[in-house]
Amino acid sequence: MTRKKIVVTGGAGFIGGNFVQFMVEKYPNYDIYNLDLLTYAGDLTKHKQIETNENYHFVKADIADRETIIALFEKEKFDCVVHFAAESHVDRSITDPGIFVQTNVVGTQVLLDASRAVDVTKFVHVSTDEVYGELDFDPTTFFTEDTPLQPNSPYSASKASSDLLVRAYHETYGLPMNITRCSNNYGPYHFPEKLIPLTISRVLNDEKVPVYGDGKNIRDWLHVIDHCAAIDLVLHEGVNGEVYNVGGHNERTNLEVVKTIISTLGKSEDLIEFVKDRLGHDKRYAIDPTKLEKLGWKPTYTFETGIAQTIQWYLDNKPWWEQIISGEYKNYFDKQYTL
Ligand code: NAD
Ligand code: TDX
Repeated sequence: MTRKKIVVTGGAGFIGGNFVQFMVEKYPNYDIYNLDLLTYAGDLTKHKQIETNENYHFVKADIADRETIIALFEKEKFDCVVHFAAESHVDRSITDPGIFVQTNVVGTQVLLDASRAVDVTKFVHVSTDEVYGELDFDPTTFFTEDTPLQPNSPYSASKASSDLLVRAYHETYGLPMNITRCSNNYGPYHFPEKLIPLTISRVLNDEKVPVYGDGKNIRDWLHVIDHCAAIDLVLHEGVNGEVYNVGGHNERTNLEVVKTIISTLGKSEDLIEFVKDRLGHDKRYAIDPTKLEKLGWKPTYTFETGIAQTIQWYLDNKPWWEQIISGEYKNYFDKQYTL
């Protein structure tokens, strides 16, 4: 396989971090550049295993810092971009939308200009099923790549805006690109503000778990390693200009997810506390992944095997999440929840 320079934005975060490790190990002859600002959601301790690998490189920079990003691309002449860097938490977008526009929209536009300047051969934009809005509870309906974009939260509106810019740079300037839209990820290194790691960490500490509304909202869960394999496939085989949905048919209500974790850890359901609903809370997400399956992708985890592996990982890696929940995160949590 020919040597390639691939820049992965957001490679210190949850999915980008898993993807960087996956690529560094799978492709010793690719140079993988992790470009990350190290916001509250980014940390490099997760990369101890690979940080001395010759094909791993780290650059600290803000994707919205035009001068720095253009200069970096002109110096390194990257072949491909896999773009994960974003503000990613819906609740934070409800209290502070501005940074979501700055990072997710302006940051993406800067990366697109930098990519054009060096003629990258592929720009993979990692988006989300949330850009399609919400589904009702009819289990026969799914998001396809043709579902209209109807984002409901400031987060999903900023992601949809970035998707449209990527599309426009393809149509206008011929930038080679793919957009992927995946369902809710879970797995190792998931930041504890999100439902699954929040529940695992709080249940392990015998603390109350906040469930929004009646807990009946549905998410379609995808193990992060299956997502990494999907992006690898799209990067190498994706048809230029196409959008691919990524999901493994693992719909669960939030209450089912929380109860599964509680019972696996042998704790009491008394830990569940129903709290005020999220504003504009999308009812249901569910992905039809047929197009990606036709390209050759198949998930390896069911929700049962994936959640068991994930719970075990949190048991085995307490120092990683304990260091997060005892820091600045505490202030966020106390403002967000009154438990
Ligand atoms: P995350 O919040 O865990 O990580 C985001 C990373 O981006 C962090 O390392 C952070 O430091 C970095 N970052 C933030 N602002 C930056 C900036 N201005 N410049 C450079 N780096 C910056 O996010 P995640 O959950 O890993 O999500 C990754 C991507 O996947 C996002 O684009 C998100 O929209 C998308 N996505 C996530 C999910 C999910 O379930 N987590 C599902 C669908 C799509
Ligand atoms: O404390 C909580 N209690 C609760 O009931 C939290 C944090 C969440 N929830 C509910 C809200 C959602 O219905 O659980 C569900 C999952 O919530 P999150 O983990 O915040 O994920 P979600 O809002 O679905 O968005 C995630 O998937 C799509 C990612 O954070 C996004 O980045 C991705 O695009």
